[in-house]
Amino acid sequence: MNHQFDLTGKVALVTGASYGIGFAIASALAEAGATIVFNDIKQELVDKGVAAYAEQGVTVHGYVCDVTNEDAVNELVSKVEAEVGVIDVLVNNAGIIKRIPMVEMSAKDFRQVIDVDLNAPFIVSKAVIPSMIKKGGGKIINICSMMSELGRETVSAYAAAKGGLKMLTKNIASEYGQYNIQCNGIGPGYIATPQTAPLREVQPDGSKHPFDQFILAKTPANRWGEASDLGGPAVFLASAASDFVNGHILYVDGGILAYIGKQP
Ligand code: NAP
Ligand code: GCO
Repeated sequence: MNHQFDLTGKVALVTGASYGIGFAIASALAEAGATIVFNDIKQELVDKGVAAYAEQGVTVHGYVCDVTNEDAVNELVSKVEAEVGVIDVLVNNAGIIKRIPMVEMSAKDFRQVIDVDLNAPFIVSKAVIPSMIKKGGGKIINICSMMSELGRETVSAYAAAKGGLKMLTKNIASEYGQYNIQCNGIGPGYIATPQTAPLREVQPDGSKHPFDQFILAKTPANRWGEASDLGGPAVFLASAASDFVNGHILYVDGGILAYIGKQP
C-alpha cells in the first residue's frame, strides 16, 4: 500500500511556499519523495524559504515569480522544465486576503484578491497542463477554503475567489480528466499561519481574541489547525492513491462544516 503514496521521481511545484501552508505541504510532498520547486514574489523570501527547507534536510528549487503575471509564469514553467523536469504535481497555494466590509472595499482591492486567489491558479494550471498531457498525466491541487462554501463579514472578495476556485477545480477535472490529469482541492479550516495571525492576537487584558474563541466554538476538534495537518491530505491528492479522485474538494477543517457550533 505504501507505494501508492510514494512520490519518488515526481516534480512538484508549490506556489507561494516560502512559509505557511505552502511550506508545510511542500515539506510533506518532499518527505514522500517528490522533488520540490517553489516560488515567491521576492528573492529575499525565496532565499529564506530555501534555508528553511534546508534546515529540514530538504533540498528545493526556489524561483522568484508573481503568479498573477502570465509571462512570468510561462517563463517559470519553461525554466523548471529545463532545469528540474516536467511538473507532475502543481499545488496552487499562493493567496492573499483583504478583510474589508464590501461596501468600503475598492474595486482595485477586490480585483487584486481575485487576481491572486482565482486568476493565478488559472494561469499556472494553464501553463503546466500541456506538458502533463504530453507526459501522460498529472495532479493539480487547488488550495480552497471554508469560504469556498461559507461567507462571513469582510471577506467578500476572498469568498468569491475561493468559491470560483472550487468551480475552476471541478472544470479542470471535467476538461482534462481524459488525459489522466486529476484536479482536486484542499479546503483548509482555520489554520495558524501569518494569514490568520490578526484573528488570533492576544487581547491587551491577556484574553483570547474574540474570533479565536469563536472559531474554537465552531470547530469540533476545539483547536486551530496547524499547517502540518494539511501534509497528509496533500500527499494523498498528489499520489497514485487518488488516481480515481477527480473534481473533489477535500475539507481539512476539524469538522467545522459539519457542526452548528457549541452552544454559548
Ligand atoms: P500566508 O501565510 O499569507 O502565505 C501566502 C503565501 O503566498 C506567501 O508565501 C506569499 O508570499 C505568497 N503569495 C502571495 N501572493 C503571491 C503572488 N502574487 N505570487 C507568488 N506568491 C504569492 O497564507 P497561508 O495561510 O499559508 O495560506 C496559503 C493558502 O491557503 C492561501 O491560498 C490561503 O487562501 C489558503 N488558506 C489559508 C487558510 C488559513 O487559515 N491560513 C485556510 C484556508 C485556506 P509573500 O509573503 O511574498 O506575499
Ligand atoms: C478569515 C480567514 C479565513 C481563512 C480560511 C478559512 O478571515 O475568515 O482568513 O478565510 O483564511 O480561508 O478556510
